[in-house]
Amino acid sequence: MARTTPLSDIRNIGIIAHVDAGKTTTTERILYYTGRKHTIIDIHDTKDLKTSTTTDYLEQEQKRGITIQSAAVSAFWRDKKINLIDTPGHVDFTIEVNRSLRVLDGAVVVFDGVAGVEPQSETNWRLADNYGVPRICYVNKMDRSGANFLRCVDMIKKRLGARPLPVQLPIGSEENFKGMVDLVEMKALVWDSDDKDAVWKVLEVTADLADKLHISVPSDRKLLADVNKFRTELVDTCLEQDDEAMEAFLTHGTVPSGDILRACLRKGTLNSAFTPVLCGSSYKNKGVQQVLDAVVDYLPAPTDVASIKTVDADGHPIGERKTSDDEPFSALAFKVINDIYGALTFIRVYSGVLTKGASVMNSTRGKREKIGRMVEMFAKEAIPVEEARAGDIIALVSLADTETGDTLCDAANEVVLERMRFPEPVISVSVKSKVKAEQEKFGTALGKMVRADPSLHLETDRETGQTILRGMGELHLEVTLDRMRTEFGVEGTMGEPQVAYRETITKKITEQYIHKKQTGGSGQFAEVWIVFEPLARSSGFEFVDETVGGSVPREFVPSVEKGLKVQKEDGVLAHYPTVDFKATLIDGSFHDVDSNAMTFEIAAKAAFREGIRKAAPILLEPVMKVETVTPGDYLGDVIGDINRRRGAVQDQLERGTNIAVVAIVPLSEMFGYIGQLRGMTSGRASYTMEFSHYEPVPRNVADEVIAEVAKAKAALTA
Ligand SMILES: Nc1nc2c(ncn2[C@@H]2O[C@H](COP(=O)(O)OP(=O)(O)OP(=O)(O)O)[C@@H](O)[C@H]2O)c(=O)[nH]1
Ligand SMILES: [Mg+2]
Repeated sequence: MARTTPLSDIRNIGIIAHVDAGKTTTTERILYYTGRKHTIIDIHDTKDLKTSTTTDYLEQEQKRGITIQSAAVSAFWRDKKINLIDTPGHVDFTIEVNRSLRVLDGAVVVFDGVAGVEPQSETNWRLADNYGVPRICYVNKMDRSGANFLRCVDMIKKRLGARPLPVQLPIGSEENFKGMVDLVEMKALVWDSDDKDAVWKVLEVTADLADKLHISVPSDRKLLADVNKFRTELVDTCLEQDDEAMEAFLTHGTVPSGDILRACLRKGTLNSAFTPVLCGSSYKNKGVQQVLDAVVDYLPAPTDVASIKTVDADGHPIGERKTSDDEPFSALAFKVINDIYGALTFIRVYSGVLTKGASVMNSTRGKREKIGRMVEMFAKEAIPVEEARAGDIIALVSLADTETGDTLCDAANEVVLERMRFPEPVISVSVKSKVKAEQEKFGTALGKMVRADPSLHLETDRETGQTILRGMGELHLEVTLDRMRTEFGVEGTMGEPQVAYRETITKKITEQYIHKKQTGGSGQFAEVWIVFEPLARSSGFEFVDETVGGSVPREFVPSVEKGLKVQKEDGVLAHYPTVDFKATLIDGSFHDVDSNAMTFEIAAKAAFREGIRKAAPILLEPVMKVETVTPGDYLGDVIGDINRRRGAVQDQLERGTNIAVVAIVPLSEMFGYIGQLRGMTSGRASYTMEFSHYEPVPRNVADEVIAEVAKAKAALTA
């Protein structure tokens, strides 16, 4: 089968933003204007579960009016195929943005025209920077009271450190938002109504435009009066991308055509010289088609992204794979979901062609996978396909061993593609089945949820036997349990959310341990000498074998490592996992008959327990970056409260008429914050938080935590 859409006519893009900026609303319009659906559903109409938008189809999404998982749809615009992923903005579901950006070629970053750059706009922007994803900005909600285009552009510059380049200027704002000036064509696009089928009029940009359109607010008039200044900025910036056009302009005064400007805008966007900024109101159906034009004109096709990096076993780059059908097959699995169709594994094909029935290699795990059914997903609908080619995003049904982040490739040409980075889950709860008899079914469902979401972790408390689920935040954990009810028919209960503390050491020590036992005939023997030393924050655990002359027989070294790995999960202070340390096996001894894998594992475990205690262990706690947005009147109270929570205020930023207080606060002090904040500010302040880093817990607080854990364990095991 030949390729139906040339690679250069594909746009794989994501829509990313802070929560509520209007991503899903924009996606609905895109599907409507491209003819993929005939009605538009609004977010606030889905709460009764009778309807849903195309991409927010989960019950949890409908009820809460927020996006929880990213959903892919596709549409055609000007003969280009746009594969689009609508992502969530809530910080608890960052993993969804993370994995989408990993496989997308470009992104539309949506901003709320009133709030401008918000915490998740910033986090998602940085993620896009990390993955090198070119983007365009869309200042939405220009119809809202307080909307201000230039303020938003300024925030993009200052807070994101970007170089925003307006390619449009809004005409009017708030209830008098009428459309925009297209600075490339120098035409005014004006809508007479909010109706979804209203067509814009194209007017000349004349000096009396503001009068003609009854624009009366001074700042809106000023923007139109400055239109030539913005046009000059656009032309000058564009010409930096095209020497020939620059020359013609400087020597002959030739003003570049619209086509030349668009080519320059495309080039500059792709090499991240600047980011084009558009404006509109998706809800009032103004500016969405122009966003689609910009996606086609400025965002990359798979062919613009020349190649994908390949890595060695340690994740270091070693080569690249060209984006082409003619290269050997390679793809990255970026998402696994459990669906009525079974387990669906989403892949992005980077090179080559994959056909139904093929046998490929999962090079991350060294296992073969047989390709059965292949589907193209349109939100929750699956459309069967026979093959997938470089640049395509499709889903594979019922793979055996492939997990998020794995590479699938041609078995004769093995490569491993650059992996994804996952966020740190810092809140934990104990979970159990509501109905005792369903414990096993519950456990299976939980396993499936965790497999689908790398920002969830499952642990078993070794002393109490409790199942501990770790996640990004309270909402994340609640939604997970609720989805188990709707998707697997099992109900669970969860305990109070807890902070996921960690333990580490601060001193280097050497520990000798001899495990010796004589029971009846056969005995047990193993001796290990292990050096324990601290590593930098976020290094995890490292094991090195430096024994010489077979003092510890080679076949038992893995048992030593295993013993340490198991034991480090149960820290010596308060049973939290021990992190950021290195263990070096330097010496040991064995007995011909009495030594075996088990005795060395036991010795390693004991060496850990005894050694770590001498290595000045400390407790680490997750610290959050908190942003509280409050009216100025309550600023003093908000800051005072943050200080009482062991927080440190780092910055105060203007946010429209409000002030955003940026602070670093330990997670343990943030429980119940929303209630107190609302009380303190008569419900007028709001906040968001995300994980920042782990930090040592102050001594007095640590003592309390350790005592509490001991008490809780005693109660549970009594
Ligand atoms: N006034 C106005 N409201 C809008 C506009 N676009 C979206 N909204 C409203 O903003 C709210 C959030 O819109 P969504 O589309 O769900 O936002 P989102 O970015 O998808 O949110 P998450 O997926 O939860 O991060 C809804 O109530 C929308 O009706 C707009 O252009 N103007
Ligand atoms: Mg959404």
